[in-house]
Amino acid sequence: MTVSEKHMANAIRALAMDAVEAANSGHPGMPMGMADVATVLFSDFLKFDPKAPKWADRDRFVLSAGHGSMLIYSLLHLTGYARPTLEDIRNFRQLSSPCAGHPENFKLEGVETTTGPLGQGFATAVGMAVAERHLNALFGDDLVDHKTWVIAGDGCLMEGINHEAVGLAGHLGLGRLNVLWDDNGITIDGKTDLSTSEDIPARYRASGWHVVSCDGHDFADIRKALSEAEADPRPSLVACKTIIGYGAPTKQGTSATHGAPLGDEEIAGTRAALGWDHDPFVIPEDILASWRQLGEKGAAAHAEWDKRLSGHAQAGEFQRRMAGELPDGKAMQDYLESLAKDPPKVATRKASEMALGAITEALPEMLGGSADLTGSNNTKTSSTKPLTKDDYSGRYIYYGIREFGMAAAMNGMALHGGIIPYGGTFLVFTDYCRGAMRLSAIQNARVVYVMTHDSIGLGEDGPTHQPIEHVQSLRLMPNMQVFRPADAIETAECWALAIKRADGPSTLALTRQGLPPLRHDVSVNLCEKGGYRLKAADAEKRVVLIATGSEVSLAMDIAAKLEAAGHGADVVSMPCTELFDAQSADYRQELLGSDGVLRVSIEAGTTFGWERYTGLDGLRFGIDSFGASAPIEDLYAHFGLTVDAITPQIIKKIG
Ligand SMILES: Cc1ncc(C[n+]2csc(CCOP(=O)(O)OP(=O)(O)O)c2C)c(N)n1
Ligand SMILES: [Mg+2]
Repeated sequence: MTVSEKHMANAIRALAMDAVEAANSGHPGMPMGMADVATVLFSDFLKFDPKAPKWADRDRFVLSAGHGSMLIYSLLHLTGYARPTLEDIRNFRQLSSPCAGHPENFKLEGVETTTGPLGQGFATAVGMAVAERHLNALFGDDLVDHKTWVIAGDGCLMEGINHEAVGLAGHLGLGRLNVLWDDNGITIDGKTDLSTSEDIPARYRASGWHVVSCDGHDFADIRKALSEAEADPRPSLVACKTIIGYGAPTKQGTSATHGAPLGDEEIAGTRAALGWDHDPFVIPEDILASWRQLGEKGAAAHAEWDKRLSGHAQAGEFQRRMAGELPDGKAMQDYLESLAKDPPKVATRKASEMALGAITEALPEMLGGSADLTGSNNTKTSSTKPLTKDDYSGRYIYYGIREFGMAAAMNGMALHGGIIPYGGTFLVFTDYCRGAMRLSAIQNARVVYVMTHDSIGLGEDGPTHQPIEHVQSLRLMPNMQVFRPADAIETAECWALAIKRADGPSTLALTRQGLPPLRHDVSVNLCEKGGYRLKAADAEKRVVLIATGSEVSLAMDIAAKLEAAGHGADVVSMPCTELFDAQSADYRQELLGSDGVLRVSIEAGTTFGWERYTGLDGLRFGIDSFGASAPIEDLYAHFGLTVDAITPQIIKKIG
């Protein structure tokens, strides 16, 4: 190659500083510091084909330090991906451009995962590395044989989730996961010694990782370290000693380059220091040609893979799974019909386990787990043997007490493709998972959160364990579908909807306590509309009771009492408000009743937001304080969620 690697790396530096300058915002320091490392990674290590960004056996590259987005945009452009174009890069951070402030997986095909919340890209990559090993165990080296590469900053390593991700990756022996740490000793506030004195390599080694370091501006040394990382059977941390903002004459090595434009004068000085005398956004032909040549290298490996796939006995199944298509079959309907014959009185967490029994048997792509609450979340089935370091073909992960790490890893599996991940913990600990749940939603990732112990109904464990605001707050999250089923049949229907949903996450809020069966007919999935009439008024309709989950049976009992007093009452079961909101105005209006009919909501959680359905004139029954530690019956009585407490208030209101 006639063009030196230094010049190739400088093309990244120039694009980064010029794009940030044009946008008048962004982060030049990280891409300028890691340009040399990235050049080596993309030259000699990363397996990729810019003409086929979604090629199933590509290496996965995760820019966990998402603020350094100009690094990945530069690399994608330079190596020949269709997008971003140079024009896209000129419009960095503008509405018209896919080059958003932080990399978004839904805006550019070459971006494997949305990053920006520090630490999560890393933890997501752990899930991708699990997915690779799992699919390799099922489909063999011919179809699945790739690595996961991560660029992470000091911040990604400092975040709490890093501990979870590193622990999980070490335990599962994910040797194909290689993390390149931008060891620049700088964060926003200044030098890292302001806030940390941790021996990071020691921590990683103690967790079963291989650690190697290199001078991140010495190409030979970087190459040596990456080779070592690649060869080592353990997950690897490569500490790349770099200078943030490398090349900026007065600002390099300081936090001044982290997240602000360098300014005209500094940019001119950088051009001089780097020997880069080209105008902004101009990449000399020979340098671009060298990058493009490098981008073409993966085509041969891709072509060989295509050949192997075309003759492969499992080709159809592999492609189905990677496309996220569900197999044909009526396992769920058979299961529903068996339920309808003799509907059981069970907790919905138990009903979920029963549904999962049928689902995991029919869908080999389901890969479950729990954050150390397997017996409580009821997430394990006879089809899901453990996935371990010694047997990656397993379909159940013992995540340990790592809720956030579990959620992020599930995102990684879903984004990798070929897997539909589900995982459980107590609903109250969605607070711990929340950052990753939000990224599931942003990224349209099919992840199913199995969240049990969904209210004061869990009883004696008390207020720290009793969700109050959780169900409602998850409903607030765009693109998160929250299901709170009322009995075993609704639970099965909600599971079916969660799995069918290819473009986003679902949360199932499930009870600890047993619930009576309410449904008997399974000919139509009534949960599909989000809310439906479970019982129609006998007497003239005066009231519509709207309830979810465990409170639907309470609503049925209240309705019976109202009817006995001559007041007609509908009961609406509302397992999923998001789906209900998507129905036609006519449907919603017809279901919730018109003027003169009192609307009443009942949910054992915050009443906040239920005015949306009841109107300000309606009644809302719930809990607007923290719960308490007591047996379940005492709690429902204490919080006024009983037939005797609620019925008189309704009768008084309708006069
Ligand atoms: C969870 C989270 N907290 C805070 C931030 C804001 N933030 C962005 S970059 C950064 C500093 C990161 O330091 P480092 O990873 O060392 O990046 P460098 O300055 O070296 O580029 C912070 C605090 C964030 N993006 N995510
Ligand atoms: Mg740093």
